Amino acid sequence: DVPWFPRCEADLDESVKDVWGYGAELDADHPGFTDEAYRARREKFAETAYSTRHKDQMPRFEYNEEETATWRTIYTKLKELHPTHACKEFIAAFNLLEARGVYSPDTIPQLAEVSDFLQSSTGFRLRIAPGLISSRSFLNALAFRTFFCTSYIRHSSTPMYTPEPDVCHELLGHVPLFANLEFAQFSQAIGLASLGATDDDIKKLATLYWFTVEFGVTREEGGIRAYGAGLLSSFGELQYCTSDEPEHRPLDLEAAATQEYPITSFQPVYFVADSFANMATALHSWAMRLDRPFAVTFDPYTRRVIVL
Ligand code: H2B
Ligand code: FE
Repeated sequence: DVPWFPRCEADLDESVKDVWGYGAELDADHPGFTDEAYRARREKFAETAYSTRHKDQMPRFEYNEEETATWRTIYTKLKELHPTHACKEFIAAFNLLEARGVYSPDTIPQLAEVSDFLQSSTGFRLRIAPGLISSRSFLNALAFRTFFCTSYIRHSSTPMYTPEPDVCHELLGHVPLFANLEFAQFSQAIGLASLGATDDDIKKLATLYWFTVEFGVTREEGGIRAYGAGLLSSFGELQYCTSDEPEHRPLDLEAAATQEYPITSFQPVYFVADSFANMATALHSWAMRLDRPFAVTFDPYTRRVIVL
């Protein structure tokens, strides 16, 4: 009884519906809970995500002044920390995004343009997510070098805080590194390992994703530097993760896949990676030990998954 999994990109139309939460049902403790206009905006963004299929062109989003101001605040504050806190691969990709005119503090980038940029760098693409997608569906998409990306922005009352992924977390945290070949390879390898995986193995892969893609750090000459999107999109945790306060352990995939973690506070433990190239290689051998009666490979010509 292998769980269903997508074999081609059009199958990801199913994954979009596999959400844990979105706009209309904001929790009582969400900063936008009592703001009717914000809830209506979120509803609209969610509808666009649901109605856009693989075969469709990526729609353009119109952001209002309030939303653009929130983007500008976050962009400017986070960028200040890049030289001292972000890894060199992230900075290089971020600079390229700015040089190509895709990123600027003055406008929220169109996901269509960001997706085109990634496609020409590593073959990664964006698909619009209505909100938090289930771990299985979210990881499955990475097998196709596809990243489920939210397009709405957090509530303007709390520019430096969001309880869920939003366009700032995605674009200022995740996107730049998907333009890095080794990082793209590592991310896709997690995705391929998740296709048809048991629930236990999905939990391990999601935990590994947490300690690498979301909260990973690396060591450079100047000290600890962040590459995880959860760190790069958080002004507070980005400073904390590179300080002496938390524990820094060398990255071991099995240890990182089984480590417990808090989701509402800063991490007490970070795993330090040596290089993205080594991570991708190590992941391939580690994933072989997962409990799956078949192997999969991605055919880049048809962008389909082949089951062996
Ligand atoms: N969904 C969306 N839309 N963005 C994410 O960053 C995300 C997700 N992360 N679903 C996933 C879950 C991650 O926390 C792991 C794989 O569970
Ligand atoms: Fe994320």
